[in-house]
Amino acid sequence: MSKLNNLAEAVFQGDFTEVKNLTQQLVDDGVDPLIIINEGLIGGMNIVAPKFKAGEMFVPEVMKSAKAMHIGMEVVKPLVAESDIPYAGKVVIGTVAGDLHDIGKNLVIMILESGGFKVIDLGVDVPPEGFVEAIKKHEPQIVGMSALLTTTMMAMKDTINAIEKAGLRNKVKIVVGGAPISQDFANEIGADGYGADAMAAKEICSKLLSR
Ligand code: B12
Repeated sequence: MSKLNNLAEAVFQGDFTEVKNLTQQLVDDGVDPLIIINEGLIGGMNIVAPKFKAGEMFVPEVMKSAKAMHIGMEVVKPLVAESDIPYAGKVVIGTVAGDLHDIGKNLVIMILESGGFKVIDLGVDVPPEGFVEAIKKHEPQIVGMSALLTTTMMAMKDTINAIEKAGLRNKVKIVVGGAPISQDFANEIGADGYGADAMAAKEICSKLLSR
Protein backbone atom coordinates (compact mmCIF):
# COMPACT_ATOMS: atom_id res chain seq x y z
CA MET A 1 0.00 0.00 0.00
CA SER A 2 1.29 3.49 -0.82
CA LYS A 3 1.94 6.04 1.88
CA LEU A 4 -1.00 8.08 0.58
CA ASN A 5 -3.29 5.07 1.05
CA ASN A 6 -1.83 4.54 4.51
CA LEU A 7 -2.56 8.16 5.32
CA ALA A 8 -6.16 7.84 4.14
CA GLU A 9 -6.49 4.70 6.26
CA ALA A 10 -5.01 6.49 9.32
CA VAL A 11 -7.53 9.34 8.90
CA PHE A 12 -10.33 6.78 8.67
CA GLN A 13 -9.02 5.06 11.82
CA GLY A 14 -8.72 8.43 13.60
CA ASP A 15 -5.07 7.70 14.43
CA PHE A 16 -3.73 11.18 15.19
CA THR A 17 -0.06 10.23 15.64
CA GLU A 18 0.05 8.15 12.48
CA VAL A 19 -1.66 10.92 10.48
CA LYS A 20 0.84 13.50 11.68
CA ASN A 21 3.84 11.24 10.99
CA LEU A 22 2.68 10.06 7.57
CA THR A 23 1.76 13.58 6.46
CA GLN A 24 5.20 14.82 7.49
CA GLN A 25 6.88 11.88 5.72
CA LEU A 26 4.95 12.59 2.51
CA VAL A 27 5.98 16.26 2.73
CA ASP A 28 9.61 15.19 3.26
CA ASP A 29 9.33 12.82 0.27
CA GLY A 30 8.42 15.87 -1.83
CA VAL A 31 4.84 14.85 -2.57
CA ASP A 32 2.70 17.77 -3.78
CA PRO A 33 0.79 19.10 -0.74
CA LEU A 34 -2.43 19.28 -2.78
CA ILE A 35 -2.11 15.56 -3.54
CA ILE A 36 -1.53 14.90 0.16
CA ILE A 37 -4.70 16.87 0.95
CA ASN A 38 -6.89 15.39 -1.77
CA GLU A 39 -5.76 11.78 -1.86
CA GLY A 40 -4.55 11.29 1.71
CA LEU A 41 -6.51 13.52 4.06
CA ILE A 42 -9.76 14.07 2.17
CA GLY A 43 -9.26 10.55 0.79
CA GLY A 44 -9.61 9.26 4.35
CA MET A 45 -12.80 11.23 4.94
CA ASN A 46 -14.13 9.82 1.66
CA ILE A 47 -13.95 6.38 3.30
CA VAL A 48 -15.74 7.75 6.38
CA ALA A 49 -18.61 9.55 4.63
CA PRO A 50 -20.42 6.56 3.05
CA LYS A 51 -19.91 4.48 6.20
CA PHE A 52 -21.48 7.23 8.30
CA LYS A 53 -24.36 7.49 5.86
CA ALA A 54 -24.87 3.72 5.97
CA GLY A 55 -24.94 3.75 9.77
CA GLU A 56 -21.68 1.78 9.99
CA MET A 57 -19.89 4.64 11.76
CA PHE A 58 -21.19 6.92 14.49
CA VAL A 59 -20.78 10.58 15.45
CA PRO A 60 -17.79 10.19 17.86
CA GLU A 61 -15.85 8.12 15.30
CA VAL A 62 -16.59 10.59 12.51
CA MET A 63 -15.42 13.44 14.75
CA LYS A 64 -12.22 11.55 15.50
CA SER A 65 -11.55 11.03 11.79
CA ALA A 66 -12.29 14.68 11.08
CA LYS A 67 -9.92 15.75 13.85
CA ALA A 68 -7.25 13.46 12.38
CA MET A 69 -7.79 15.13 9.00
CA HIS A 70 -7.34 18.54 10.66
CA ILE A 71 -4.09 17.43 12.30
CA GLY A 72 -2.72 16.47 8.88
CA MET A 73 -4.03 19.72 7.40
CA GLU A 74 -2.06 21.69 9.98
CA VAL A 75 1.12 20.09 8.65
CA VAL A 76 0.46 20.76 4.95
CA LYS A 77 -1.57 23.96 4.94
CA PRO A 78 1.39 26.32 5.52
CA LEU A 79 2.95 24.83 2.37
CA VAL A 80 0.14 25.81 0.03
CA ALA A 81 -1.11 29.23 -0.88
CA GLU A 82 -4.72 29.60 0.23
CA SER A 83 -5.61 30.52 -3.36
CA ASP A 84 -4.16 27.25 -4.68
CA ILE A 85 -6.44 25.08 -2.59
CA PRO A 86 -9.24 24.04 -4.93
CA TYR A 87 -12.18 24.67 -2.61
CA ALA A 88 -15.55 23.29 -3.68
CA GLY A 89 -17.09 26.50 -2.36
CA LYS A 90 -17.17 28.82 0.64
CA VAL A 91 -19.72 28.39 3.43
CA VAL A 92 -20.38 30.65 6.39
CA ILE A 93 -22.23 28.77 9.13
CA GLY A 94 -23.49 29.43 12.62
CA THR A 95 -26.06 28.47 15.24
CA VAL A 96 -28.78 31.11 15.31
CA ALA A 97 -29.52 33.71 18.01
CA GLY A 98 -30.52 32.33 21.39
CA ASP A 99 -29.27 28.82 20.64
CA LEU A 100 -26.12 27.32 22.12
CA HIS A 101 -26.22 23.84 20.55
CA ASP A 102 -23.25 23.22 18.30
CA ILE A 103 -22.50 19.51 18.16
CA GLY A 104 -24.53 19.00 14.98
CA LYS A 105 -23.22 22.19 13.40
CA ASN A 106 -19.64 21.13 14.12
CA LEU A 107 -20.29 17.78 12.53
CA VAL A 108 -21.73 19.50 9.46
CA ILE A 109 -18.59 21.66 9.30
CA MET A 110 -16.32 18.63 9.44
CA ILE A 111 -18.19 16.82 6.68
CA LEU A 112 -18.29 19.97 4.53
CA GLU A 113 -14.55 20.48 5.02
CA SER A 114 -13.90 16.87 4.17
CA GLY A 115 -15.89 17.49 0.99
CA GLY A 116 -13.47 20.26 0.07
CA PHE A 117 -15.53 23.23 1.22
CA LYS A 118 -13.91 26.17 2.98
CA VAL A 119 -16.02 26.78 6.05
CA ILE A 120 -16.11 29.85 8.27
CA ASP A 121 -17.60 28.98 11.64
CA LEU A 122 -19.41 31.87 13.34
CA GLY A 123 -20.03 29.83 16.47
CA VAL A 124 -23.26 29.82 18.48
CA ASP A 125 -25.91 32.38 19.40
CA VAL A 126 -25.20 34.34 16.22
CA PRO A 127 -27.53 37.33 15.79
CA PRO A 128 -28.93 38.15 12.33
CA GLU A 129 -26.48 41.03 11.94
CA GLY A 130 -23.62 38.60 12.69
CA PHE A 131 -24.57 36.61 9.59
CA VAL A 132 -24.95 39.81 7.56
CA GLU A 133 -21.51 41.08 8.58
CA ALA A 134 -19.94 37.69 7.83
CA ILE A 135 -21.45 37.66 4.33
CA LYS A 136 -19.96 41.10 3.65
CA LYS A 137 -16.59 40.08 5.03
CA HIS A 138 -16.17 36.56 3.64
CA GLU A 139 -18.35 36.66 0.50
CA PRO A 140 -19.47 33.02 0.77
CA GLN A 141 -21.66 31.33 -1.82
CA ILE A 142 -23.58 29.57 0.94
CA VAL A 143 -24.86 30.53 4.38
CA GLY A 144 -25.72 27.70 6.77
CA MET A 145 -27.87 28.08 9.87
CA SER A 146 -28.40 25.58 12.64
CA ALA A 147 -31.14 25.57 15.32
CA LEU A 148 -31.96 22.89 17.88
CA LEU A 149 -34.73 24.63 19.81
CA THR A 150 -38.27 25.19 18.65
CA THR A 151 -37.95 28.61 20.29
CA THR A 152 -34.98 29.60 18.11
CA MET A 153 -36.27 28.29 14.78
CA MET A 154 -37.80 31.64 13.95
CA ALA A 155 -34.41 33.31 14.37
CA MET A 156 -33.67 31.69 11.00
CA LYS A 157 -36.48 33.68 9.42
CA ASP A 158 -35.25 36.86 11.17
CA THR A 159 -31.78 36.20 9.78
CA ILE A 160 -33.09 35.71 6.25
CA ASN A 161 -35.04 38.97 6.60
CA ALA A 162 -31.89 40.78 7.75
CA ILE A 163 -29.91 39.35 4.82
CA GLU A 164 -32.66 40.53 2.46
CA LYS A 165 -32.74 43.98 4.07
CA ALA A 166 -28.98 44.30 3.62
CA GLY A 167 -29.46 43.62 -0.10
CA LEU A 168 -27.41 40.42 0.06
CA ARG A 169 -30.08 37.77 -0.48
CA ASN A 170 -29.27 37.26 -4.17
CA LYS A 171 -25.57 36.83 -3.38
CA VAL A 172 -25.95 33.70 -1.24
CA LYS A 173 -27.79 30.40 -1.08
CA ILE A 174 -29.18 29.69 2.37
CA VAL A 175 -29.30 26.20 3.87
CA VAL A 176 -30.85 25.31 7.21
CA GLY A 177 -30.80 22.33 9.52
CA GLY A 178 -31.13 21.05 13.07
CA ALA A 179 -33.42 18.57 14.79
CA PRO A 180 -36.66 20.63 14.71
CA ILE A 181 -36.14 21.85 11.13
CA SER A 182 -37.87 20.24 8.15
CA GLN A 183 -38.03 20.76 4.41
CA ASP A 184 -41.47 22.32 4.86
CA PHE A 185 -40.12 24.80 7.40
CA ALA A 186 -37.19 25.62 5.11
CA ASN A 187 -39.64 26.34 2.28
CA GLU A 188 -41.84 28.40 4.57
CA ILE A 189 -39.04 30.76 5.61
CA GLY A 190 -37.62 31.04 2.11
CA ALA A 191 -34.39 29.07 2.55
CA ASP A 192 -32.82 27.50 -0.54
CA GLY A 193 -32.11 24.14 1.02
CA TYR A 194 -32.46 21.84 4.02
CA GLY A 195 -30.28 18.99 5.21
CA ALA A 196 -31.42 16.37 7.71
CA ASP A 197 -27.86 15.39 8.61
CA ALA A 198 -24.25 16.23 7.86
CA MET A 199 -24.10 14.15 4.69
CA ALA A 200 -27.29 15.73 3.42
CA ALA A 201 -25.76 19.12 4.23
CA LYS A 202 -22.82 18.37 1.97
CA GLU A 203 -25.09 17.06 -0.78
CA ILE A 204 -27.37 20.11 -0.74
CA CYS A 205 -24.41 22.52 -0.73
CA SER A 206 -22.87 20.77 -3.74
CA LYS A 207 -26.21 20.75 -5.51
CA LEU A 208 -26.85 24.45 -4.88
CA LEU A 209 -23.41 25.36 -6.26
CA SER A 210 -23.87 23.34 -9.43
CA ARG A 211 -27.08 25.20 -10.29
C1 B12 B 1 -26.44 18.14 23.78
C2 B12 B 1 -27.69 18.92 24.09
C3 B12 B 1 -27.57 20.11 24.82
C4 B12 B 1 -26.22 20.67 25.24
C5 B12 B 1 -25.58 21.39 24.02
C6 B12 B 1 -24.07 21.23 23.97
C7 B12 B 1 -23.51 21.67 22.67
N1 B12 B 1 -22.29 22.15 22.72
O1 B12 B 1 -24.14 21.59 21.61
C8 B12 B 1 -26.63 21.65 26.39
C9 B12 B 1 -26.56 20.91 27.70
C10 B12 B 1 -25.80 22.93 26.49
C11 B12 B 1 -28.09 21.90 26.05
C12 B12 B 1 -28.79 22.99 26.52
C13 B12 B 1 -30.15 23.15 26.34
N2 B12 B 1 -30.99 22.32 25.74
CO1 B12 B 1 -30.37 20.81 24.68
N3 B12 B 1 -30.05 19.16 23.94
C14 B12 B 1 -28.97 18.45 23.66
C15 B12 B 1 -29.31 17.10 23.01
C16 B12 B 1 -29.25 16.04 24.12
C17 B12 B 1 -28.47 16.63 21.86
C18 B12 B 1 -28.32 17.61 20.70
C19 B12 B 1 -27.22 17.11 19.79
O2 B12 B 1 -26.08 17.51 19.91
N4 B12 B 1 -27.54 16.13 18.91
C20 B12 B 1 -26.55 15.44 18.08
C21 B12 B 1 -26.30 16.18 16.78
C22 B12 B 1 -25.28 15.41 15.95
O3 B12 B 1 -27.52 16.22 16.07
P1 B12 B 1 -28.17 17.56 15.53
O4 B12 B 1 -27.78 18.68 16.42
O5 B12 B 1 -29.61 17.33 15.28
O6 B12 B 1 -27.43 17.85 14.18
C23 B12 B 1 -27.59 17.06 13.00
C24 B12 B 1 -28.74 17.50 12.09
O7 B12 B 1 -29.77 18.17 12.79
C25 B12 B 1 -28.08 18.33 11.03
N5 B12 B 1 -27.81 19.76 11.23
C26 B12 B 1 -27.60 20.44 12.37
N6 B12 B 1 -27.32 21.70 12.10
C27 B12 B 1 -27.35 21.87 10.76
C28 B12 B 1 -27.17 22.98 9.96
C29 B12 B 1 -27.30 22.87 8.58
C30 B12 B 1 -27.08 24.06 7.74
C31 B12 B 1 -27.66 21.62 8.01
C32 B12 B 1 -27.87 21.51 6.56
C33 B12 B 1 -27.83 20.49 8.82
C34 B12 B 1 -27.69 20.62 10.18
O8 B12 B 1 -26.83 17.68 10.87
C35 B12 B 1 -26.35 17.30 12.16
C36 B12 B 1 -25.44 16.12 12.01
O9 B12 B 1 -26.07 14.98 11.52
C37 B12 B 1 -30.79 17.35 22.53
C38 B12 B 1 -31.70 16.12 22.49
C39 B12 B 1 -31.61 15.38 21.20
N7 B12 B 1 -31.63 14.09 21.28
O10 B12 B 1 -31.53 15.98 20.13
C40 B12 B 1 -31.28 18.39 23.54
C41 B12 B 1 -32.37 19.40 23.15
C42 B12 B 1 -32.13 19.94 21.76
N8 B12 B 1 -32.19 20.48 24.13
C43 B12 B 1 -33.31 20.93 24.55
C44 B12 B 1 -33.42 21.98 25.51
C45 B12 B 1 -34.82 22.33 25.95
C46 B12 B 1 -32.29 22.64 26.01
C47 B12 B 1 -32.28 23.76 27.06
C48 B12 B 1 -33.36 24.83 26.88
C49 B12 B 1 -32.36 23.09 28.43
C50 B12 B 1 -32.47 24.01 29.60
N9 B12 B 1 -33.67 24.02 30.16
O11 B12 B 1 -31.52 24.68 29.95
C51 B12 B 1 -30.87 24.34 26.89
C52 B12 B 1 -30.86 25.51 25.87
C53 B12 B 1 -29.56 26.20 25.77
C54 B12 B 1 -29.57 27.12 24.57
N10 B12 B 1 -29.89 28.39 24.78
O12 B12 B 1 -29.31 26.69 23.48
C55 B12 B 1 -34.50 20.25 23.88
C56 B12 B 1 -35.16 21.12 22.83
C57 B12 B 1 -36.67 21.03 22.88
C58 B12 B 1 -37.29 21.85 21.84
N11 B12 B 1 -38.18 21.21 21.10
O13 B12 B 1 -37.00 22.99 21.63
C59 B12 B 1 -33.88 18.95 23.39
C60 B12 B 1 -34.56 18.36 22.13
C61 B12 B 1 -33.97 17.92 24.57
C62 B12 B 1 -35.39 17.55 24.92
N12 B12 B 1 -35.90 16.44 24.41
O14 B12 B 1 -36.05 18.25 25.63
N13 B12 B 1 -28.57 20.94 25.27
